[in-house]
Amino acid sequence: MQAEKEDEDDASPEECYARSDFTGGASDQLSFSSGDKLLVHAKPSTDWWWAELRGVRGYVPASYLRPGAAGEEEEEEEEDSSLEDPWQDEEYFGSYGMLRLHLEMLSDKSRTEAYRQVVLSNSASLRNKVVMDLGCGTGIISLFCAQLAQPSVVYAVEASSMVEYTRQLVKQNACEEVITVLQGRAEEIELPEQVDVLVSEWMGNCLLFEFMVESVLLARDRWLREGGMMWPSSAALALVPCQADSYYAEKMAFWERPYGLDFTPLQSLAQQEFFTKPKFSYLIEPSDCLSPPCDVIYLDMYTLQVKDLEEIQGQFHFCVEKSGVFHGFTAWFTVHFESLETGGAAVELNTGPNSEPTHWKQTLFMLDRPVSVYAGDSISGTIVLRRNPVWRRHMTVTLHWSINSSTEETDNCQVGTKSFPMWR
Ligand code: GJV
Repeated sequence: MQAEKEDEDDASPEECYARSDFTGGASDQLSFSSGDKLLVHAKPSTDWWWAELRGVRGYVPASYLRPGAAGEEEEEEEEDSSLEDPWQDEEYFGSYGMLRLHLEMLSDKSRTEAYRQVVLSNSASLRNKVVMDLGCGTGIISLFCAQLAQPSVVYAVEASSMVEYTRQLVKQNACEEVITVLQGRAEEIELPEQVDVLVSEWMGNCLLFEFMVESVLLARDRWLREGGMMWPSSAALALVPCQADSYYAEKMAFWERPYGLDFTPLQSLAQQEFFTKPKFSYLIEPSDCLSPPCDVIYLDMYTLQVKDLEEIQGQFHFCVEKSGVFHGFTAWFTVHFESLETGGAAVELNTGPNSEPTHWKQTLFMLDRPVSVYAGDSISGTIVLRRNPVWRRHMTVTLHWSINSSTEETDNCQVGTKSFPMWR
């Protein structure tokens, strides 16, 4: 590998310490524990460095390391991290100050209609209620509340500059008597009263990416009255082992014989470039699922705590239903909105392959090597969502699996582990 060659001449590798545990996934990634001393030989990209631990070399995620010997450069470290906001709010709220993302979200019929349906089916119970719409964007959910129900007030909270337009939209639609638009981060705004309902559309890719959910939990603890309603009330992350033939062909098999030439030496590079991070915006065909999906993580929006977000674990056990090639796992989420009426029907927003595609689509995690599996085999293991210790909107998803074969002649057990940074 190129980086390995380069570092042979590298006289003074940089000493770094691990801020946190990391489980390397791909064969060329290192695993380490918090406090481990690593030698960084090369920085081929801003996110992934080539480093050494106890004589073994491999790629490590740069954000997991801090420079210098333990304790030695604490002060410099503090200065360093104060330069860059771990929440990247300028960039984050900057992008929500433009229309592109709002257009994407509003054009997503399943998403927007689900929230509309929640308001509609609870319209009687929403009468005279106090509602908070956290991260209201253009104000669509608040407008649904004001037009389809009679809440006493809706506090529409938005931190991006879109809020100026939200105010205009509220006026234009004659809802200013009911909707109070508040500009600022939900963590910092003050309300004159507690709320009966806290509604938000906070879900990101693979459910948690962006970690807007933290803002929702903090607002819940501060502003939701005892016994108040959370919308969504719960969320689940679903996973399925899958085939991804065309994606594999496009990114990996391509190098086997393009134009009659052998380009296979590029395959390890292709693996690093295309399969290290998950593929967002992937739409899986239901027929590519090798088994029925399984809910691996369940979040109760009433009891979930901010500290729980640091590491969330789940387990899976899949029974392969049809023989095929196991290329990876696909994940998506479902959220539920409880009814305000006892016994009332819940509303569900499902972003999986058997529902209408949403703007979230699904997230594909490719294995390094495809594995043939047969009907009757089982695939079991664990998933861990580990929040990035520095970049608070990012996380690493670690999958650990074992395939148990049912047939006599292939009666073996194959295991694998792979960590996927999303994104840092
Ligand atoms: N306070 C106020 N507005 C926020 C906050 C916050 N803490 N976090 C996000 N927003 N489902 N992943 C706003 C953001 O500016 C945008 O308009 C909207 O909430 C995001 C909603 C969709 N993102 C998501």
